[in-house]
Amino acid sequence: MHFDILTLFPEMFTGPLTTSIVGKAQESGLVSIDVWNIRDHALDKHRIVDDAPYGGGAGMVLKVDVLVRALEAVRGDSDAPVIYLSPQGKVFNQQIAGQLARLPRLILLSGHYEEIDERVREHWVDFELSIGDYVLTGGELPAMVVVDAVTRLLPGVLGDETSSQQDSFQDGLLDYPHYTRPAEFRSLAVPEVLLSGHHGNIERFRRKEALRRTLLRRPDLLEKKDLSSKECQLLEELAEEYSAEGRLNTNESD
Ligand code: 9D3
Repeated sequence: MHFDILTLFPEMFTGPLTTSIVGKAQESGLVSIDVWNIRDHALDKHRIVDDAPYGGGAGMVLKVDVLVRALEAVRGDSDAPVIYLSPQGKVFNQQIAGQLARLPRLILLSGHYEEIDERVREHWVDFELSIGDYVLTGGELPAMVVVDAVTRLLPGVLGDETSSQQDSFQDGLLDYPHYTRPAEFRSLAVPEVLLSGHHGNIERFRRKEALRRTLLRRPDLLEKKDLSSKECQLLEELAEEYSAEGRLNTNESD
């Protein structure tokens, strides 16, 4: 898969995209990433990329002529979709990551604490993505988030051990708790079942604890998920645990 990233701050991208799993994926040729400086497409002597908004008001607007020159230079005659990272975009999630991972090429356009001329959005942008409801200084980190989340889904990028299929959001539940040696630390013991070697019980424990975490921390995820009959049964056990706890607490306060 190939990513083209258009930005006013290309130097922001070097560390994250050359390190760790994304760096390895590039080295092994599974993914390639080109970062382009939008300013290289500003042709005036001051290389101006933005201007004051028509109609007045605060803030600056990235110029349509500069952006379109940059986009057309990068896109060439390919039909790769242009994704604009924007606070107004659809909120990025694992499902979108999966859809993007099926494409051969993506062009990501990042702004930096400013808007783009609406004509670019209307005629050159295919999708708009946000990474969540908080205010950043630009679309650079969001572009890196998209590249990271999509890259790790590409065949061959993760080893078998960390198969992306097994992941938290992949099956719609949060992860179960993990432990490693020692079995006891300052009298804090690892749950007995994990030392038992009984794979059926271990599997059941992990499913139940994943459900517990999801129930307590992200009940919204449970509402969206199709639960198996096993999962329904575990969830009923949890509901019983917490209502028993409630009854105990009620007695305490009496
Ligand atoms: C208040 C008017 N604008 C400021 C000139 C709003 C604004 C535009 C651009 C605020 C922040 C930004 C910079 N953010 C992004 O470009 C961005 C973003 C984000 O801030 N949060 C979550 N996802 C994204 S994707 C791109």
